[in-house]
Amino acid sequence: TVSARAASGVAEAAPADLDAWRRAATAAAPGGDLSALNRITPEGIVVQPLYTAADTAALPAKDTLPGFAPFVRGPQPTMYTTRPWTIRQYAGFSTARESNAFYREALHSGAQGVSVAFDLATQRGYDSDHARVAGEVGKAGVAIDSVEDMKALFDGIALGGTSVSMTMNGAVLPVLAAYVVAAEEQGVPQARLRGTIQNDILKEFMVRNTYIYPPGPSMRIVGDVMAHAAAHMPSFNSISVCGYHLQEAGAGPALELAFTLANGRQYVQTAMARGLDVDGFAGRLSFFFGVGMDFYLEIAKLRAARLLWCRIMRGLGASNERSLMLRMHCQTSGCSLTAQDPHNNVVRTTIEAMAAAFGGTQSLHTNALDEAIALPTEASARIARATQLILQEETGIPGVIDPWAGSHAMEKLTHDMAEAAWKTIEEIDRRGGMAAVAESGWAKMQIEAAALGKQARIDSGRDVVVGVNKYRSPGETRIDHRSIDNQAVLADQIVSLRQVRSRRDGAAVAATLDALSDAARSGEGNLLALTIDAMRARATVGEVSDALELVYGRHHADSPQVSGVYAEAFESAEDWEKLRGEVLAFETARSRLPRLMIAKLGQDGHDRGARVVASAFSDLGFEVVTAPLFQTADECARQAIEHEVHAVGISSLAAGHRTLVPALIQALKDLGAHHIVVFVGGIVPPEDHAFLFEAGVRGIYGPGTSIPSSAKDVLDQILKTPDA
Ligand code: SCD
Repeated sequence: TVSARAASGVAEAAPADLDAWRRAATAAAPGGDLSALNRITPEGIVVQPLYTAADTAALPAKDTLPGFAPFVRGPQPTMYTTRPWTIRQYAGFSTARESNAFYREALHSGAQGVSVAFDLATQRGYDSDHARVAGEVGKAGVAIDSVEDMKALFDGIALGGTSVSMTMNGAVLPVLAAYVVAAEEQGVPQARLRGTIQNDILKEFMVRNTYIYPPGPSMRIVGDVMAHAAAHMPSFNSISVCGYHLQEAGAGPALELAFTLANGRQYVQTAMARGLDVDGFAGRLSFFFGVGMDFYLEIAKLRAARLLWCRIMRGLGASNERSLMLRMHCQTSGCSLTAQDPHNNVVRTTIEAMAAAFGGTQSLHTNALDEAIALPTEASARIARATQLILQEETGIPGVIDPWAGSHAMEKLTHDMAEAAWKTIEEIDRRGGMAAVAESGWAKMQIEAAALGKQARIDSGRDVVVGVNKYRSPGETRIDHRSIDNQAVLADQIVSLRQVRSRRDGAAVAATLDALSDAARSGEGNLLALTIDAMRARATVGEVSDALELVYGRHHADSPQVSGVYAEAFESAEDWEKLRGEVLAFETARSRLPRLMIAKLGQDGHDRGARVVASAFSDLGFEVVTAPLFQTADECARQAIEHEVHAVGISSLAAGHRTLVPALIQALKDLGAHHIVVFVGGIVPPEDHAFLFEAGVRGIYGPGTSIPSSAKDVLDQILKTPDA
């Protein structure tokens, strides 16, 4: 009997009879088919219902130790048992003074490092008083125009002791230079600075779009930052190679992993091509991954990342242990959050944070529950921080290093994840390397196809999102959110810019800027070193950018649209045909297909949503025009008229909608195009809905709206409007 066997302890020790299990499980599986219990991820990774020793017997890297190559089990021998991961929350808004107060409070309440979010104007190299950025100053990050702002940002925060991460790519030179000078004026020399600059321009060309210059000059800037840091800032991480944004843009974990490592390798090759010794800089390369809801696979991804990076770096001739070890920051997934039932986001974030900790991250950002709606409030930021503090101090999780090691499932999934990513890396090599596939648009297309597949699986209910496409709440949960008085921030910035310009030696500034342009032109000298001189003389972020733009120009991307992927992945044929029928009926009624322009306004380059919608609407039969990025409201209105569209759909993710959308509607009216209907999609807090409807917006589609339902609404609204 069972109890007799248990009492003897013999049965527990008996060797597993896998065949017997297979027979039992086959009998219980749907249709008597054991393989029906496998889950095959969209990237082709098979997740089995059971793993045993048979799955791991032949694996090469399953019995390793933390702190030793290939570092699968973590970069440090003791990991969190002597120092837990850094609680580093990405934050920044409004003016430097206000962000400073937020950082000081966070550090006082358990945060362990700072991570600066800059507003879009700064990220794209514009001073706050530039006409193109009026609606965005201080909105989705802090406005920084000069060293004076940077000093205010870190007032009372000892830069020698606190590590600071800055999410800056396009305008990396003036922003990092301003940081160096602000520290210098605090009495902290470059050599003592600890922290990280993102400086990952390749992924900007692939997904995030806050580039300024074309790819060639942009890669020179990356290389100059790495070279300067290697020589003068030994404790500063000169690059944070990002997968996070790729995942946010739609990449699955294996694609995210492959592209991130391939980007990292490209940066190493760029630096080596300039003559830098690989072991002189590689130890200060850092990585950044997103952690989504696919729990086992996300842990596997982080373990596989370290394994593969070690392989890549050995391949490039690195020999120092530090060069072989991948260190990472992680952020819980923004796109897994929902605007519906926002409190559920705390649960999602906790699960993702656990995966990051089990995966061995060095530093972590946990999203606030309201991040799908607006900037975090004090209260939601506190919960997000506490999520990590609870994991670190209440659960015992940090007490065991890499606790999933030796699990048949985790070891096999780590191996499978590594293999899947490696295959893609080989494909990238066949296509000429990462710089080539980033420039050709191939990389972007892969991510976009993945995003469309995901959207279609959610819209058709195959992938469940609780509270969104299943178990919807009958009522709406309203939560407070932070809103920024953009005009007040702008006025403040204008005053301080005026002060900076009136107090400096204009001729000295001009000389430093000329030196910068000359170095850009000649290819000689280090652009970061020269920018430090310029910022010390009190040049502004915009002036430095202009000095380089003079030589390099501003980059305008042109990327083709994916088609057919959404239609193929959308399985509910009945709904699909119904909607297609309505689109065709529209054509009969109006003698042409509904034509829609999808646009983003201002400096908000987060275009995943816009591109997914454009592609899906096009699969549904709409004629879709995708407007170029970074337009003003006026430019957008003119384009809409030129293309004779029925409607413009604005995708807004960076809180500029209150200024930019009414400006667009006004511009359309001024140009006599009252008939063009305006919709808004993206992150629009419920409190702003009435304001936008009053301004003339005809539909607002937040996160979680299914594309067919928004398409139907767009069609109905156009039909209600007399054609021009
Ligand atoms: C750590 N140390 C240990 C140890 N653990 N020493 C002994 N035993 C242990 N167990 C040492 C380390 O070696 C290091 O010293 C020091 O302690 C600090 O540890 P760390 O592991 O380096 O941690 P940290 O300083 O926090 O650095 C972590 C990264 C760094 C390396 C990952 O690059 C980083 O902070 N990145 C954050 C990036 C970020 O915040 N990005 C936000 C992006 P030594 O240094 O002397 O070795 C947000 C974003 O883009 C949002 C999206 C958007 O807007 O689009």
